[in-house]
Amino acid sequence: MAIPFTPGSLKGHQEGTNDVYVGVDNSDNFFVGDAGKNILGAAHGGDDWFTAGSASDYGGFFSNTFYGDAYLDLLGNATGGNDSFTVFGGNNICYGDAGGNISGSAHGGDDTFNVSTHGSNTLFGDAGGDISGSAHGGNDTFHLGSGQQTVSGDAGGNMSGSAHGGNDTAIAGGPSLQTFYGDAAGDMRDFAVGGDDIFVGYFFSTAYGDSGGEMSGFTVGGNDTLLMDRSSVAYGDALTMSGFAHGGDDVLSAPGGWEESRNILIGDAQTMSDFAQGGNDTIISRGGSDEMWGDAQTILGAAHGGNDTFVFHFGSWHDKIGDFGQGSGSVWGRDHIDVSALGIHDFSELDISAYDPATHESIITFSSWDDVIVHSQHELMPNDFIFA
Ligand SMILES: [Ca+2]
Ligand SMILES: [Ca+2]
Ligand SMILES: [Ca+2]
Ligand SMILES: [Ca+2]
Repeated sequence: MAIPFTPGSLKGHQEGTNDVYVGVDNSDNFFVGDAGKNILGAAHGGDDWFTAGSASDYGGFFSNTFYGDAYLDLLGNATGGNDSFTVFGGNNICYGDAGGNISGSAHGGDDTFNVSTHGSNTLFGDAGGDISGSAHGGNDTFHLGSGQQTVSGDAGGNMSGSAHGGNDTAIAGGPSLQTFYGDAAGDMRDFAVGGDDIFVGYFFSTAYGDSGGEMSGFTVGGNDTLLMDRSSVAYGDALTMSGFAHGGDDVLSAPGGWEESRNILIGDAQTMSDFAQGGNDTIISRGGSDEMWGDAQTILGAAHGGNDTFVFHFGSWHDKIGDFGQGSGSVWGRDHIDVSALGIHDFSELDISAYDPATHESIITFSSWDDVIVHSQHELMPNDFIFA
């Protein structure tokens, strides 16, 4: 049974209709796609189109607040629709599926967000709150303009139970201050699993492949790709990892930038503790002077890093690897430095300074402006490298 919009809840086998909502120019607009309360039972949200009114003030005194499906929660076996949001100007908040939580076996829809504004935008791929139970986030796409954007691929809060994040993609289109959470802006707990997300950033961005907070319990990070631009920070999985959390196999790089633009690229988390296990990450140096960590800046307890690969090209400037693992039970795993793109065929072609046992550092010089300081357990050996 098709319901255009209900101020109450959609329930049973009710289905929301596919509606078009267009905001009034230079006004605050507030639209809810399907249900003023919850969507529950086996009900479905419709596939709705939301377009903001334009704001002639350009900086944004006006705000648009859009809820793709439910103002509150998605529960039971509810499904969110595949909604589309287009906003320009002003300050905007868009919830792909639910303003509140998604629980039970509910599924978020696959939503699309198009943002072109110099205002500030807060975008939630699925839920403004938490995702729990065996609920799934949808596979969402974010086309971001310039301005200040905060994007949560799935949950604005936490993910717990055996919740799954969707595979989300966010691409920045202009100078910006972006914060991207691939799955949960908050914590991931219990058996929550992160999706495989892609973020392509611009200046001054911060990205977390899975959780902006702590991954604990038996959580598993997705295999994320984080391509930063310059003066950015990227964490392949979370800010911190504890319990038996397992990091995903992520790819991190900062293709833009020059010598003075500094990036921090961390394969798993700032801090790993307890029995946390890092993933096998690939950290690629491009423009900018990068501080590269395969696992974590701090490893405590029985936590272990993964087997990571650090990749270098010409034009990679002055970089540093903070945690180069050389196997034999190292907490940093068995890592490699890939110099194949530099056309280096064997160890004798490498210009490596004497290893300083006090600082645990040596410097590899690739050209007069490309070098990397490597912090390792012992001196670098031929089997630490991947050659052309
Ligand atoms: Ca999602
Ligand atoms: Ca992820
Ligand atoms: Ca990782
Ligand atoms: Ca490692």
